[in-house]
Amino acid sequence: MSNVEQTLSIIKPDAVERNLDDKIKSVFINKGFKIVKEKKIKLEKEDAEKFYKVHETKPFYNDLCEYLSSGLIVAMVLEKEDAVLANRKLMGATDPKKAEEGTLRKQFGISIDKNSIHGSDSINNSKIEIDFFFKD
Ligand code: IDP
Ligand code: MG
Repeated sequence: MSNVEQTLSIIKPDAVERNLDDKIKSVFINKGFKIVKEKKIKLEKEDAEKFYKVHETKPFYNDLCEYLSSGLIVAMVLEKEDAVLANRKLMGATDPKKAEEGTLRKQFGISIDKNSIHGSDSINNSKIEIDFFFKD
């Protein structure tokens, strides 16, 4: 049975700064994702804090929110069969040093904090995260 899903992807400031957004978008398209919605925006720190609220007790939370709101990002809704898992696989491990060959983070990530890309980790969170950027 088919299981077409939508997931949220964010091209993070380190990648937008290096003009990698078109290159990353073409990777998604070549892997069979449809970019259903997209916008290039800069978040306020308060927005980043809301987006990453699940991490608020982590020692890296403040830096993470500073970072996500430090420059332009591209938020996208990606659609594909089993999109959530397919996107997580294409992104690779959180730490680019540990990411497998052929993954986006291996290819473009600089460090664990500047890892170029975000992707929803579950179908439930994908809905929450898509609403965060695209509700209305
Ligand atoms: P994910 O992005 O692979 O889902 P999460 O654990 O949800 O990873 O963490 C969110 C983001 O927080 C990561 O993408 C990364 O940029 C940052 N992060 C995660 N763990 C660390 C850490 O140990 N030090 C610094 N930043 C971290
Ligand atoms: Mg996560």
